[in-house]
Amino acid sequence: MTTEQFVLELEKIGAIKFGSFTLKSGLQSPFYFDLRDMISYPEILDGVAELLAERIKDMDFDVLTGIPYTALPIASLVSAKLGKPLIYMRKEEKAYGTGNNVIGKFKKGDKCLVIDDLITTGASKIETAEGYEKEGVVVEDFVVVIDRSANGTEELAKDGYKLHSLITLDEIVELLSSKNLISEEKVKEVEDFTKSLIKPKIAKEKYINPLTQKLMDKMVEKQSNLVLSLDVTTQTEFFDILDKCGEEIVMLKTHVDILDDYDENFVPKLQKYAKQQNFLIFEDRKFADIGNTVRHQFRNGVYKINDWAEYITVHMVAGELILKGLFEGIENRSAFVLARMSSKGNLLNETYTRKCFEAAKKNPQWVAGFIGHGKDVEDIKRFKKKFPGSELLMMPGVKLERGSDAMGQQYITVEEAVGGGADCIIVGRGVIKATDPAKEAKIYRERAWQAYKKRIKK
Ligand code: S5P
Repeated sequence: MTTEQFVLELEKIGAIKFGSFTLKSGLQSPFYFDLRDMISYPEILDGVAELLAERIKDMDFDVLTGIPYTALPIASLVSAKLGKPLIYMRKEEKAYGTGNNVIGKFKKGDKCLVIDDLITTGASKIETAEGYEKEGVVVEDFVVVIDRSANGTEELAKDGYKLHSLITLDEIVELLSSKNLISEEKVKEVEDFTKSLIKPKIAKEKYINPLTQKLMDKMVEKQSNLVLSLDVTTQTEFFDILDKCGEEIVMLKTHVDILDDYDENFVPKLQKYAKQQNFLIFEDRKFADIGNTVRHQFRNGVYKINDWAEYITVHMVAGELILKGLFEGIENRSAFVLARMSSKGNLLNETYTRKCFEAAKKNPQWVAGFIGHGKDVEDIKRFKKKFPGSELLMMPGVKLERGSDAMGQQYITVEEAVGGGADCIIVGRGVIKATDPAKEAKIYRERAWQAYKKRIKK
């Protein structure tokens, strides 16, 4: 089967249609491609597998994959034709950190060629590549059956990937129009439509959140990127540890609601310490409800967190308007959005993380940074590379040695965290449970600051 015959077959079975279609995004498109039903036509499926095999046979790869569902049966045929092993990624991605997302045999460092049916913007391809990279599989090339994108090649190239395609939208239009299968007007409509999809290039975000700046300034002033998580349950313990460690830290993280003896003296006393020992205050409340509820949780109630914590943590699970609920109408308050968590089996996956970035990009005035974690330096680097602006990466789950606790907490080392991209490390039990918290806080501070200086020098 030639490429031309293949396209004509697709047109015959209704896999490519020209008309007027409403896309998921609400946009009206003059064409519609859907290759899912190709599996019901074995000769067409075999034909396309043959064409793809021919196209990729001289490329350098160890394993190949197809993105489920549509491209997986295609890829398995190509795999058989070329004698190259197949792997694939679960569609229902396992939660971050649990591993075993790839089915099939591969070695760390194997190069995987990724086959897909279509490319529209390239975003999902990049997500796929990152999924594989997290499992130790290297992705460099994508081969799609139809490139229907306006600038997919450029989009993938930005992240270092190469796009190959069997056939492009323009070629399909040209072919069908030469056979009088579509009208001149349609050809023009398609052209206009694809042009309209190319977004104007926006200059990299210059905006820097004032509280991001404030924390960065404080880090430099204090020569520390250590955030102490003072998770104790009595005020005596709290201020006792603070006495010993306050000088070492850039910021104090509280869970005010775990204090058994919270009273009206707590906040004024904390503020006095913050002033004397020169640290910032961050309440790790992890707001997660609807806008109206979080607004009250932040501003009212017993703790009136807004009165004393400049930084808070926010889950994006309820949608980005939570930020409006929290911060609208008030100033000098900002969130660290939980984009990844350190706990084993947590449900924050790549898509969720990306949504957190999108929300932050839209609301830069309210997001100072992200809470995140990673399994190693490379993983953290990949994560941080995607930050939309100049947000800081705050990393909990950090100790002097790797390890875990009995309730799912996972620790990486100070050097891994900061080397990968953490701007601040958040340390709780590593310091507060030490026999000598003052000495331990010094050690964490020195190691984290050394690692930070080393990283930013590069
Ligand atoms: O993913 C996360 C996010 C946070 S904010 N994992 C975390 O551990 N945290 C918080 O960091 C957690 O609530 C705790 O207060 C601190 C880590 O404490 P440690 O004793 O395990 O160092």
